[in-house]
Amino acid sequence: MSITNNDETTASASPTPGEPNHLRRAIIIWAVLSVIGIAIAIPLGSFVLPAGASSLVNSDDFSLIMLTALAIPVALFVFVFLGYSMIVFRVKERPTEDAIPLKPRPGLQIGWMGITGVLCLFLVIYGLMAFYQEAVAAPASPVIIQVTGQQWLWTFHYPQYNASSQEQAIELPVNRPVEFQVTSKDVLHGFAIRALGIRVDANPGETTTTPIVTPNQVGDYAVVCVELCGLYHSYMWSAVHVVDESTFDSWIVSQGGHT
Ligand SMILES: [Cu+2]
Repeated sequence: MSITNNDETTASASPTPGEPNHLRRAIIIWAVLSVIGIAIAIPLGSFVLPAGASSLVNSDDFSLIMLTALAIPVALFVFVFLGYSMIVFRVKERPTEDAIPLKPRPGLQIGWMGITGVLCLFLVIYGLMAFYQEAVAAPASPVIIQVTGQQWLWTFHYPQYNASSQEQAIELPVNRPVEFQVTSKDVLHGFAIRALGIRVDANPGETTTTPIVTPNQVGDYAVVCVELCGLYHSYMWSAVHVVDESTFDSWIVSQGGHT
């Protein structure tokens, strides 16, 4: 590769007449696909997500759908430019020349860092606001449930009633606030009740408290472990029954507790 050759390539970097404006084309494709993607993701998200049953789960679902909608243009930006370059600037034979050398473009770099910076800042503020709202709206005197994860099951203790669940299931009174205090006996587990919008790490030697949540629909739900914790991780599943007050009271008594 001679120097002259390189110089020629550099000279041809400025757009030649008749050459389509590739940047504008790629941006149009990206914008159109982004709009289509977001238009599909929003209704699909609310259709796919299972029905929730608590005061927290709606804001959870909203965050999930919003973050998906935000991620679509970001991901498409990468894929569209990659795909466009691979198709339009394809060289069939083995290239005999170097590509056009990249020149620093401060405007592009500052713009890119600015946009991603603003996106990250937005996510931080959004998350903090959600935390704040949960903390402010938290009702007083919840039912406390001490949750212990171990390989590979969950156990549940109700200290206010002096009862421990004998069947490794959680019974919850409907429309009463509840707080989970979660720990682990061995390795990291993840305590999650999707229907209630609850998800927290179960750390060995440490107790983590979930936000106070109020189940608002009688029904059967599930606790799953959401942290890969060993061979039988996927069997680490327990039932959650949201029941009316009197059923809850008699269940507590049947588990050796007092109301
Ligand atoms: Cu686990």
